[in-house]
Amino acid sequence: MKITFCCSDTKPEPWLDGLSAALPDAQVSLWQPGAPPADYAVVWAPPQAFFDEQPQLRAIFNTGAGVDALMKLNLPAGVPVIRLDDAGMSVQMAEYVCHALIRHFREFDGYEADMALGQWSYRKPRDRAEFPVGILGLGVLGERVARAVAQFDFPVNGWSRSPKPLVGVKCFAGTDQLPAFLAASKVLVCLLPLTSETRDIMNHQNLSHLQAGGYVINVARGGNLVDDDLLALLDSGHLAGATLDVFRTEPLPPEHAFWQHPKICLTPHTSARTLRSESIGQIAQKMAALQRGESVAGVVDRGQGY
Ligand code: NDP
Ligand code: OXD
Repeated sequence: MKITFCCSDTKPEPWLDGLSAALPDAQVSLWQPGAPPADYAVVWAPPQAFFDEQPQLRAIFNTGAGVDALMKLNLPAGVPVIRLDDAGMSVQMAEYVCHALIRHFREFDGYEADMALGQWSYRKPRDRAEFPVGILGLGVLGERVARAVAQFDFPVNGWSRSPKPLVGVKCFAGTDQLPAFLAASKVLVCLLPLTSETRDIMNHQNLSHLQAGGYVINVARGGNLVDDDLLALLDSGHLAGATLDVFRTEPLPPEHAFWQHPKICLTPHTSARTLRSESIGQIAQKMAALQRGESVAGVVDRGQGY
């Protein structure tokens, strides 16, 4: 079996070596224009030319959870696209979101500012019942985050496309229930895939439904958030702040207003990194299962875009 590798954002050698070690019978090579066709592709944001030259693929493995970059391309019909299914990302996402939530709730940013001024000053304890956390997307990552947040006794709401009965989480589903979900939440965490239905979902109208003093944590994709609408609601005081890990343009351009905004905390798309050895292990297991004619988890519904 032949595997071709084309990932725009990583050093290829460790991946090529790792895949060869996990699948000793496979021929693994780095894609270059004009390379011979392969049976399986391992990709992250490849160019269209990659697929134009791959007429015999049996499956496409994405080295991330989100497939929005792939869905923009003209992919070969009928070939399954398989995304990373956790592979060590959900625990990272849970720690990132809990950190951002608790930093805001416990006002650690304020204490850091006090420390810089040499001030020993207490803030009044806040009531966590007044900080209900709403999670947009209750998939592999969203569900893990919901469970982690619930451990700290915050009220937790969740929103998904299909109804999800999760213990300890008040679940809402579908567009009709979105306003009620938002009105029940003060802290909003986005863990939706970027699709035609979820693009711009965190816009002025929807963010205005959040409880006053709301807080936004975007760890999904920059395209889920309308930047100017967030800025307007921060400046009007309806929102108290935001932690943002993902942006419409990455790296975030130096002139972007988010960089200097006092109520925004930024990180460079690092909330849940692809872990190489976990990912190679998962991909290799699934390739072997496909070779045996078995079905695998994490197959993307290309009609829905995730
Ligand atoms: P999943 O596919 O497992 O979960 C997606 C969730 O979103 C599901 O609950 C799904 O609902 C829900 N959803 C999708 N479309 C809609 C809609 N139109 N209305 C309501 N709910 C919807 O994905 P993951 O949890 O694995 O990953 C989520 C996203 O996180 C990725 O797509 C990626 O963009 C982002 N990500 C970001 C990373 C980072 O470092 N910042 C790292 C990894 C991922 P249902 O359950 O009903 O299908
Ligand atoms: C992903 C990501 O989708 O890294 O996995 O953003």
